[in-house]
Amino acid sequence: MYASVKKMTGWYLGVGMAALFIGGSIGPFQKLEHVGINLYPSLQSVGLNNYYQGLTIHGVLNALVWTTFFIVGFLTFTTVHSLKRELTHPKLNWASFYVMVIGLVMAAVPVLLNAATVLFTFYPPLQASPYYYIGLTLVVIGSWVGGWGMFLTLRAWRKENPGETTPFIALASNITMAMWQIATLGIAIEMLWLIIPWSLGLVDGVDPQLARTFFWFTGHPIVYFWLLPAYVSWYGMVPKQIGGKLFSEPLARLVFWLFLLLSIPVGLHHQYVDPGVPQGWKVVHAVLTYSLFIPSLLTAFNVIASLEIGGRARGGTGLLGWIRTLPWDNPSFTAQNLAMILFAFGGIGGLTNASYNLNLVIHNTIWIPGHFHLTVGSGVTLTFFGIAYWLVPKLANKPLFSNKMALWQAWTWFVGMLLMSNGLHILGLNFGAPRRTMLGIAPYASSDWQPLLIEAALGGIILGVSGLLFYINMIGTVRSKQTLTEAIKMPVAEPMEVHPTPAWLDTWRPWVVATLVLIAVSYGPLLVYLISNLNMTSPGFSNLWGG
Ligand code: HAS
Ligand code: CU
Repeated sequence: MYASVKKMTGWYLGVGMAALFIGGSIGPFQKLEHVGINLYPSLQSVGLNNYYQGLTIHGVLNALVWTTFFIVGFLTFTTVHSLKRELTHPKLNWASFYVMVIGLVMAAVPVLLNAATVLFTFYPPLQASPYYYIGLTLVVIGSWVGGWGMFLTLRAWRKENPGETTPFIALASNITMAMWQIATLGIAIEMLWLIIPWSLGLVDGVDPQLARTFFWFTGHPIVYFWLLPAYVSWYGMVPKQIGGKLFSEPLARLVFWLFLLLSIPVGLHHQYVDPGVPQGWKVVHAVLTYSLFIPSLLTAFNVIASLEIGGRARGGTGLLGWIRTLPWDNPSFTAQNLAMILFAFGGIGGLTNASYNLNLVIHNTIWIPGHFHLTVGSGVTLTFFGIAYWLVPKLANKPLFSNKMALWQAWTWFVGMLLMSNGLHILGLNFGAPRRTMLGIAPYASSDWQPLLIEAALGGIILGVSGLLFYINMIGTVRSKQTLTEAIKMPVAEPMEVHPTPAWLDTWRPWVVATLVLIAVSYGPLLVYLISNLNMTSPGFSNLWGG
């Protein structure tokens, strides 16, 4: 069924996974460098020149490429399977894929040549080859086009089914893509107005403060663009996979609308220490960031309640006895549940980050990579692995190569990430160890750091092994000679109680208008201030790393 989207999703996932394979393999080298084992000189034969080039590849391929390709592919798939209708314009969605691939290649070449060693946040005045920026911009534009293909399909469905409530999975997937379209306006302006002309040499200088502000306009909501597809699965699919029901579907819809509303106007929580941003606006964004906890805590409540319904339906009793009866032999569930647990710790750390004054303690320390490996590196990536454990067999029409290996993969990721993130968090909080630094040669590195660095390195190596198990399983599945005896269907959770969905939870206009108004209020005056004090004065700095 839905042959066009099947092939397309396969391609998106394949490119995303290939990116993660390369980006992920560099992780263990970083951790080894921190304990003084510098393998980069011996990696020059494969084109890896130094730690910072490796870190750029790691960040760009993992955080930007793996996520975006997986998400656009997955959400195209979920839109079609949830609406139970083909894409209205499959060519448009294919165009999205090709534009993204062209952009990826354009950005990857300079990165691999050490001509774009500017890390995944590409803050000016560090300057990369223009191809890097143009390539990344094309990836974003491609993802927009993919979103348009989904919106047109949803619109057609609504016309064909007047008066019907949009199925939850399709609604949630499209809200995620709509949020992304608005969120990426910041990076689009940063690239087209400030960075690309400057990297092409058309203008001499750039305004780093304004560029950072546009970057974080997109850079915060991007984390929810990564997270929300995982939430689509936690709400919309996991309850079905465990034989339970979704505790409250209206609440789940409300959560997605709240993320549309609140994801964007909070970017300044990445800029608390920026001298050029007036303090009052930082406080406004801090308060709005706290309000973002509401949809996440609603999610924790709703998802755990759904897990409990499933566990009890399987015969679990007692206060916590239902946890044991969950299907721990199902790798798709296990990976996602372990992802949720890791994500809860990442979320708690997020509260620390968001607290204006506490942020000063951990900002730019290695605590931050501790935080985002629990969120995007676990909550998101381990969930995507869990999804791949049913979706790739479905797309390939072949059984999963090894159930047992997949279970090992999920648990080793869990243990590796616990060790690594624990080490990183404590190093940042207690010792102020900096992030993005060759700690192995830092003269100020104290011997007190060593046990924690070793703990983190051990975690990193376990994660490397876990990653390999994932890839063996994926390749084994795709190359298997067996075919499925029974077709796999996308799991779709039923709500525990069927209530008619209130109209305001299935109406776009008020939510989109409110979102735009809140952005205008929280960013408008600040942008007017920064633009009226425009300082296009900084030249570019490049080749700092011996490129
Ligand atoms: Fe963050 C920095 C604040 C969430 C990713 N974040 C980053 C960076 C990344 C990132 C990549 O305020 C670094 C960027 C860079 O390179 O500089 N973050 C937050 C806050 C949240 C948050 C308030 N972050 C995320 C998510 C990410 C992500 C999600 C990726 C996917 N973050 C910050 C701040 C900074 C920051 C500052 C800047 C720091 C600095 O100074 O540079 C919140 O959204 C978190 C809310 C989440 C929760 C958890 C709810 C728990 C759930 C699971 C429940 C289920 C369970 C299962 C437990 C409150 C939903 C139970 C199972 C049973 C069997 C019972
Ligand atoms: Cu943020």
